[in-house]
Amino acid sequence: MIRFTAEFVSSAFALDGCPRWKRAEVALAGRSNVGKSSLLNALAGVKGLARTSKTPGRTRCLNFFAVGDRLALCDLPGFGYAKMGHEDAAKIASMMHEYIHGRVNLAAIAILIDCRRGPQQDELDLAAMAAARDIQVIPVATKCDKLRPSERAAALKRFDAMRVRPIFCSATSGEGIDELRRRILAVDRAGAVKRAEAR
Ligand SMILES: Nc1nc2c(ncn2[C@@H]2O[C@H](COP(=O)(O)OP(=O)(O)OP(=O)(O)O)[C@@H](O)[C@H]2O)c(=O)[nH]1
Ligand SMILES: [Mg+2]
Repeated sequence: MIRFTAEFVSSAFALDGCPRWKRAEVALAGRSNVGKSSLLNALAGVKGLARTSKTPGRTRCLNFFAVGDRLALCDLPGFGYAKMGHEDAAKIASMMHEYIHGRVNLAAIAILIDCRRGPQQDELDLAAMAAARDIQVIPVATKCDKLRPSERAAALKRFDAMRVRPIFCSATSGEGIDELRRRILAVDRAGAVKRAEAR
């Protein structure tokens, strides 16, 4: 097992509330209820570190977790929750936009997509937005414990439009968690540092 420690640091509702540090950040992004907070807990090996819920729309702000000495994870609120009020949804969308466009520490985005669904326009737009800012995209196919072995090949095919092969993960069975840890720990700070210096 790969050593991976994560500790909650703080929450923010806007860019100016984000931690002032030199850590490179890896954001966990995706639709509401896709399993972002559960995956963070699985990565850290700590139940209840990030709050999870059966009800979509649980995470409403940016939650920062320090990982080792150089990195951090940011658990983002989910998008696309139909029942969320218009005002709340607009607030969250603008906060996410601000973070993805303006946060110099942001080095990579793990885009979480339910393996049974595959990427839709929202996720493809997010990947394009990240790529335009030179932010690494790590596609993650979540809840893969829900797939029968015979359904794997079709599930993988659904991710073709992402161009990068997704990591199949399950917070429940632990599949893919070590591989994702490895990918996160390999995220280079260089890009984020360069952007910070260019400001
Ligand atoms: N079977 C299965 N269920 C999962 C897995 N990961 C998460 N879930 C369930 O999916 C639901 C949503 O999980 P969360 O981790 O709260 O999802 P989220 O993306 O953080 O949701 P928001 O914060 O609302 O955007 C919960 O009921 C979890 O128990 C998984 O790997 N397998
Ligand atoms: Mg959450």
